[in-house]
Amino acid sequence: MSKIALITGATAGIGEACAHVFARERYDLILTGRRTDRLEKLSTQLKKEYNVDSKLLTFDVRDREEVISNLEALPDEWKKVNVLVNNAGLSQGLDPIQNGSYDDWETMIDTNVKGLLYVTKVVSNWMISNGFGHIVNLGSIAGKEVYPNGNVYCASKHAVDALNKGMRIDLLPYGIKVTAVHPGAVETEFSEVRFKGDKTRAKKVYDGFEPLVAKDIAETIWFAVSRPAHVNINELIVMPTAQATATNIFRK
Ligand code: NDP
Ligand code: 8X3
Repeated sequence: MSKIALITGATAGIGEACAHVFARERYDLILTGRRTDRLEKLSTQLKKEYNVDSKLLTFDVRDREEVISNLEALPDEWKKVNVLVNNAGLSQGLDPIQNGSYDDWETMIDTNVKGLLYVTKVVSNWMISNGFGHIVNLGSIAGKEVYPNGNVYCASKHAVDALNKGMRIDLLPYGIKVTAVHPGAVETEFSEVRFKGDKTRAKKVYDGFEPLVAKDIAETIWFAVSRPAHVNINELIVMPTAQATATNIFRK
């Protein structure tokens, strides 16, 4: 069997781009997300283009029981996961703390922090049994800096940064690699999700400069994963050339 990559949030953006890059590199794929129709379309496309096999798992990463039961139901040969890309995540709203929505806060913390933990616990145990594995966590510049109104999203990504460092230490004795990739602005569905379908507001985020595209981050992840066995990239911050920090963007 080929090597296997498990990518969470493969229905859009960075996760979908990772699926293409890993398929190109002849990995079989476990693709997850909530939108089954998109997973099915992607799997058909990847089979046609690269002749790779995919297992599709539809679950909400916030639902602990769903995460565990879907992952554990995989056939044993699909549990030989070489690479886990913990990518599923989102932002909801952009409000000062005093006006924040409880629901938005819970959605971000449950998805970005708890969802990532649920998937990691199951898959890291497989990796320990298998004696190999590499976990790649999608952090953010929001996990390195805090910007106005970013409060809870930034907190959730700071948590990912801490978890990445913690995993690296805890999984060290097992030879499992752990990497965080922290992107700046990437034009995906991210801003549309943050602004709850307001496409005009979402578009404005990327006005006047060239943001990253999902493939830029997928290729960075592939770079980290394809290093020699004795090399671990602990973390990488990847920004558009026109963006120096979370808030310093040079717009024309
Ligand atoms: P997209 O909105 O394009 O994709 C997000 C993916 O996450 C989708 O596949 C979505 O699948 C999945 N997802 C979201 N919530 C859940 C859930 N509850 N259960 C399962 N899957 C879920 O965004 P990006 O590709 O940009 O984001 C990917 C990651 O990169 C996120 O962690 C984000 O925080 C991070 N990031 C993004 C940046 C950007 O500027 N775009 C910059 C820095 C980091 P579905 O809706 O089908 O469930
Ligand atoms: C996404 C990038 O700057 O909106 O993590 O936080 S930002």
